[in-house]
Amino acid sequence: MAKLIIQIPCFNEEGHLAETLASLPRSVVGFDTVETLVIDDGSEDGTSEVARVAGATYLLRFPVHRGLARAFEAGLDAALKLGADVIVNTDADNQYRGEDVVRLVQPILAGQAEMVVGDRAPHRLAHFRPAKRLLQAAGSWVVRQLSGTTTPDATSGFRAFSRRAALRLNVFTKFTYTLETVIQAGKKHIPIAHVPITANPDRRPSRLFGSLYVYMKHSLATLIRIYALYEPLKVFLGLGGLLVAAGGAVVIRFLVFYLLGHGAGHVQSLILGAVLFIVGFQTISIGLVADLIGNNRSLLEDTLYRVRELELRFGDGPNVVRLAGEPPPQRLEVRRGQR
Ligand SMILES: Nc1nc2c(ncn2[C@@H]2O[C@H](COP(=O)(O)OP(=O)(O)O)[C@@H](O)[C@H]2O)c(=O)[nH]1
Ligand SMILES: [Mg+2]
Repeated sequence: MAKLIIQIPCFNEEGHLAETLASLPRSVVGFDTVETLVIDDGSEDGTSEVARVAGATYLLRFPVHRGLARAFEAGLDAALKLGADVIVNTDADNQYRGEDVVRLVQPILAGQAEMVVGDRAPHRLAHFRPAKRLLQAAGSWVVRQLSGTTTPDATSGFRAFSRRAALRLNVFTKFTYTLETVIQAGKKHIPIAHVPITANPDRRPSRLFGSLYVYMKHSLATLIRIYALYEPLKVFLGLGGLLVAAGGAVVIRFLVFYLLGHGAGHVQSLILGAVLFIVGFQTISIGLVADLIGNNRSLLEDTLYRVRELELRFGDGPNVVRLAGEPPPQRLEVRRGQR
């Protein structure tokens, strides 16, 4: 019994959710059941009602707004508890085509990947503003460098995750789960694939990409956080090394003057050099500490993975409302051979 759950994180999407749900496939080759899970992130409009009327299978509703990354994570968790073997994430604004779901899950069904990203070929998307194209290309580039993957469209929200990948991924940043999950997949050696897909023309202006300034600010902050999170040693060692080198150069300059007997007028150099040295060494120590904390995080993530597995076997069912079809089992039967 293979189950596919398509999750749709929504915030105030009453205008387009029905159209999105209608375009999703009712059956997909390789799966016995295809279900939909709408995550309503504390919308102030009729999103939940639309989900009910338009025939979503499950609704997970946050009483307050918590942001896309939290909605995405909660969706994965609920889908796992609902017994999904594969989870597809798509946008509520009908940006992605329901028919592409079949292609998206293909690499997972074929056992070639655990995570698949739908590639919109963003550099060719005419309806993306040039600034958006440029920023997304830059983001994707950084992500490729950091993750060691070849994902061309790292900001695409159209993705498929195997059960195993969904259990292993953790989202730490608030702003973008898209970049972070690709980096994690790379770092955790979760095999990742990408398939070309077609994006529908924009139905409405992007929410995530509101003003260019805000988007850049958030993206930059996120990339710095991601760098510091996943490559602390590289970041801080590099920065500290530069400071120490600069300090060294200044101090050597002082020593040269001093040895030539002109030391008196150059005490400022000595002070500057000492300050650079101190700040540089401190930065390096921060890197070492961050690296140690990172090791701890790996251990915690491994524990979390095992706890999740236990929770799936012995814990309570998901906190979702069933809108259509048979009620889900309160407790899932023990699933073998998943690890
Ligand atoms: N849960 C949640 N979903 C959001 C939020 N902001 C955007 N979304 C959803 O994320 C998806 C993509 O948003 P969109 O504005 O189309 O951004 P785009 O990727 O730049 O087109 C849509 O399904 C939105 O409903 C949010 O704050 N919370
Ligand atoms: Mg959109």
